[in-house]
Amino acid sequence: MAQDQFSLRMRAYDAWKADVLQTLEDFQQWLDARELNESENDLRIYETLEALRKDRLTLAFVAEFSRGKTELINAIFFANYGRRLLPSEAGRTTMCPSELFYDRESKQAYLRLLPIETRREERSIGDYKTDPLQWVSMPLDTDSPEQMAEALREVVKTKLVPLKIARALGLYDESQDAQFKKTGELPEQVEIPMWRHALISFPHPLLQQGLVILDTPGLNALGNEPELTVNMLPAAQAVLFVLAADTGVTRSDLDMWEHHVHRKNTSQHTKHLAVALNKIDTLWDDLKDNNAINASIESQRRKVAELLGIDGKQVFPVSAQKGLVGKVRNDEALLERSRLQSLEDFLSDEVLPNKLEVLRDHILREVGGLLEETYTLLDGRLQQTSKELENLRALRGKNADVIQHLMKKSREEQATYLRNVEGFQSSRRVLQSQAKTMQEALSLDAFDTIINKTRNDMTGAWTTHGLKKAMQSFFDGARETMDQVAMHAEQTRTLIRATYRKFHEEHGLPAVTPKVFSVDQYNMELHRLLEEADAFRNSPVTAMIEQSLLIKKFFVSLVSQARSVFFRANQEADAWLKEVMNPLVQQIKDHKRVMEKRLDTLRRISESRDTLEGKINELEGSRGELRRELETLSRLRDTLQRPLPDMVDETAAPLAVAG
Ligand SMILES: Nc1nc2c(ncn2[C@@H]2O[C@H](COP(=O)(O)OP(=O)(O)OP(=O)(O)O)[C@@H](O)[C@H]2O)c(=O)[nH]1
Ligand SMILES: [Mg+2]
Repeated sequence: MAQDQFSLRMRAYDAWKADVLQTLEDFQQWLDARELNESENDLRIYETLEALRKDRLTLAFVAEFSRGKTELINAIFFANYGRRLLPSEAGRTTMCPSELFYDRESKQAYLRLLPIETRREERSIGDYKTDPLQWVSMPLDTDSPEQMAEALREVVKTKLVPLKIARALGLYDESQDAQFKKTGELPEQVEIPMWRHALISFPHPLLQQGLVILDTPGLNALGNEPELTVNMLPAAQAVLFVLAADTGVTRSDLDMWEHHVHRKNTSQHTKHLAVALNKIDTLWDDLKDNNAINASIESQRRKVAELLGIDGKQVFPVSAQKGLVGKVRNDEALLERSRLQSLEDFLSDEVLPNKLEVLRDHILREVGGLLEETYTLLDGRLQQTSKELENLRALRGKNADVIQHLMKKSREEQATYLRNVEGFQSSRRVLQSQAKTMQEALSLDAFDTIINKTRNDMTGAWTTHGLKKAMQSFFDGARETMDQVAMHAEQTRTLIRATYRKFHEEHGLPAVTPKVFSVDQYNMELHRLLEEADAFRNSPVTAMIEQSLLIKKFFVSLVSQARSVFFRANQEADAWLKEVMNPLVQQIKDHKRVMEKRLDTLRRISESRDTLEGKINELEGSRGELRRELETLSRLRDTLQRPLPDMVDETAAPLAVAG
C-alpha cells in the first residue's frame, strides 16, 4: 500500500543512522584506546553523536483555514488508526499550531498544551518547550484510537473572553472584524483559541524514526505568532502549502503564500516546498468521463503553478478525504483516484533522501576531517617506521665510526628541530591573541550591545519606517561583525598554514591543510532573517493599528534567532581555534619522540652490536601494527562515506543498508 513506501524509506533512513552512529562510537573508542583523543575531538564526536540521535525530519503543513491540512495529515500518516486521528471534520478548525512527534524521554504518550495567556509574556515558545510545568499535560492512551482522537480535540477548542483581554493578547483587531465594519459596534466578548501551542507525543513508528509533523491553524496564525514564520517553518525540511480545488487560489491564499511561505532568493538548499491542490474530488462528476475530469484537474494544476510562480511538478492534485477513506476501507481504486500516492512519493523520493544527504554532509564536516587527520598521522608514523627500518638494516656490518658519524648528524638535526619548535611556540602565542580578538567580536556581549542599540532605536518608533531603520541597523551591525571575524579567521589560517608548510618542508612532516573556518553560512542565515523582517514589515498584518504587541513578539523571535546564529558561530570559531593546530602539535610531538628514539637506538648499537637485530625486529612488529590500524581506520571511513542506501528498489530489504 502507498503508505508503506514512505514508511519503508523512513525505516531505511533510520537504519542508516543507526549504522553511522555505531561507526562513530567505534571510532571514539578506537581513539581512546590509542590515546589519540584530544578533549576537543572527544567533544566534537560527542556532539555529532547527539545530533544524530536527535535528528528529525520536520514536515510543516501551511494554508488558509479549511483547505484540508489536518485531513491530509490524517490521510498520509495516520490512516492505520482506521479513523480520523486529528479533528478535521467540517467545522473543526485547528486553533493552535500542533507538533506531532515522539519524545524518547517520556514513557507515557502525551498531549501538552500551552495556555493562550502565555502570549502576554516575553518568552518564546521555544523557551517554553524547555519548561514542561507551564503546559497542561494529558496522557494519551495509544491502545485506544478513540481516547486519543477525543483528547486531541483540545486543539480545536476556543473560549469567549472580554474584549479587553482579547486585545491585550493581541487577538482582536477591529480592522479585521467584518461584523464591526458592518455595524460599527465593538463586541463585548471575543472568541479566542484556548491554547497557544500543542505538543503531541506518541510512539507511532514514523514518529519514532524521527518524523515531526507541524500542523498550523489557517486563521491568521502565521501573522499572530511570528515565531512560526521566523523559526519553525524555516527549520522544517519541507513545507506543504495546501490549496483547495473548490475555492481555487483566493486573495488570502496568495497573501499567505507571498508573505509567509514562498521566499524568493532565499537559500533553500535543504528545504522543499510543495503545493497540494486538495479536494479534487469536488471536480469528480459522474456525468463527465475520466478524460474530461483529468483535463480539468490538469488545467487547475497549471493555473495554480502559474499564479504561485512555481513549476507545475511542485503542484500535487489530491483528495485527502478520499485518500483517507480509501486507505481505511482498503479501497484501492478510490485510493488511486485520490492521487495521494504521488504526494507521498515526493516525500519519500525527494525530501527523505535529501535529508539524509544533508545529515551526512554534516557528519563528514564534523568528524570527517578528524578521521582524515588521524589517518594522516598514522600514515606519517608508518612512513617514519619504514624509513627507520631501512636505516637500521643499512647498519648491518658497518663499523663504529659510521655509527658515531650518524649519531653526530642526528644530534644536529635534533637541535635544528628543537629551535623550530621554539619558533612554533611563539607563533602559537600570536595565534592566541588573534583568537581572542575573534572570540570577543563574536561574544554574546558584543551581540547584546548591537541589540540594545536597536532596541533603543525602536522604542517609540513603531512606525513602519522606524522599524525598517532599526532592523536595518541591527543587521548592518551583525554583518559587520561577521565580516571582521572572517578577516581574523583568514589571517589566523594564513599563519597556521605557513607554520605547517615550514615543518613539512624542513623536517618532512606530512603535509596537512589546516581546516577552514567560514562565516558564510552564518551570514546567509542573517540574510534570511533580514528578508523575514522585510516580509514582516510589508505583510498586511503589520499594517494593523494595534501592532506594538505583535512587533514586540516579532522582535523577540527575531532576536532569539539571530542570537542563536551568533552563538553557533561563536561555538564553531571556538572549536576551530582549539582544533586547528592539533594535527601539527601531534606531529611535532611524534617527530620529537622519533628523533629521541633514533638517537637512543644508535647509542645502544654503538655499545653492543647485538641490539641491532632486536631493534629491527621490534620495528617490523610496530610497522605491522600500524598497517593494521590504518586498515581499521579505512573501514570506518568507508562506512561514513558509503553511498546512500538504495531507496529505489522497493523489494530490497530496507535493513540491508547496515551490512
Ligand atoms: N471534499 C473534500 N473535502 C475535504 C478534503 N479534505 C478536507 N476536506 C474538508 O474540508 C474541511 C477542512 O478540512 P481540515 O483538514 O480541517 O482543514 P484545515 O486546513 O486543517 O483547516 P484549519 O484547521 O481550519 O486551518 C473539512 O470539512 C474536511 O472534511 C477533500 O479532499 N475533499
Ligand atoms: Mg486543521
